[in-house]
Amino acid sequence: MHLDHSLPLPAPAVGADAHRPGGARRALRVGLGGPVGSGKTATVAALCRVLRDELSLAVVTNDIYTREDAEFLLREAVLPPERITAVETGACPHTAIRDDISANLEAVEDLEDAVGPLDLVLVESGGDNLTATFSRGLVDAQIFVIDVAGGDDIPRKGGPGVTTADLLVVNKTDLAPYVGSDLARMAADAKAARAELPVVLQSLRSEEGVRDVADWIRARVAAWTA
Ligand SMILES: Nc1nc2c(ncn2[C@@H]2O[C@H](COP(=O)(O)OP(=O)(O)OP(=O)(O)O)[C@@H](O)[C@H]2O)c(=O)[nH]1
Ligand SMILES: [Mg+2]
Repeated sequence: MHLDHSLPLPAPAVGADAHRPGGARRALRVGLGGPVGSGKTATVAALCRVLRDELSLAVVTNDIYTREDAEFLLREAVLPPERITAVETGACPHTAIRDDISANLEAVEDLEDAVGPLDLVLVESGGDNLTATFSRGLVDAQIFVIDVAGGDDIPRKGGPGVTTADLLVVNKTDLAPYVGSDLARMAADAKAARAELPVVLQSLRSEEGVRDVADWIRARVAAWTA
């Protein structure tokens, strides 16, 4: 809805680990982070439905004590079960995506071994606070998902997720009238906090759904595989 497609995409970070042992290119890894309940799993599910026929993809979910999010994706059958893996973080979710990324890296690599070659792996963080970001050693790009029900001052409050994520998603725009959130203000504050970086406002209850985020992912995958 509010994605400016004319923005140049930042060059993907093709590091020394961009290839798998044996020389094949590994999948583009995209992390989804953001506060509890903002719509990360719902966005992952919608992306899988839209992209699964055109890309080879897999998902890693992170929960603190359960496999709840992976079980939701399995129940919804958004991908074949062998393409969905759960990591139980057992501590603050940000630790597993930023400080000790070994369990997540192993999960991604196991998926590439089992069902690869893959074009794309989505890594969903456990719900956390506004400071949570992914290590660049784990993902090549990150999406930060907030929602309008969390308060329309969140974009203004900033934090590294809001200000530095490669894509900021303001989800649940359908709820704005009910919670008194000012969407125009959220969009303006987000733009001010992020300079050139893109922002999408979406409702997964609308017909457009996850369309803009899917377009952004397609462009990233195209740049990665070019
Ligand atoms: N109205 C509305 N509800 C939504 C939207 N997106 C997600 N939800 C609902 O919001 C609730 C939380 O969504 P999840 O996708 O589980 O959120 P999450 O960020 O993965 O949550 P955690 O993993 O627990 O941090 C669910 O009941 C979703 O159905 C939306 O665009 N509009
Ligand atoms: Mg979730």
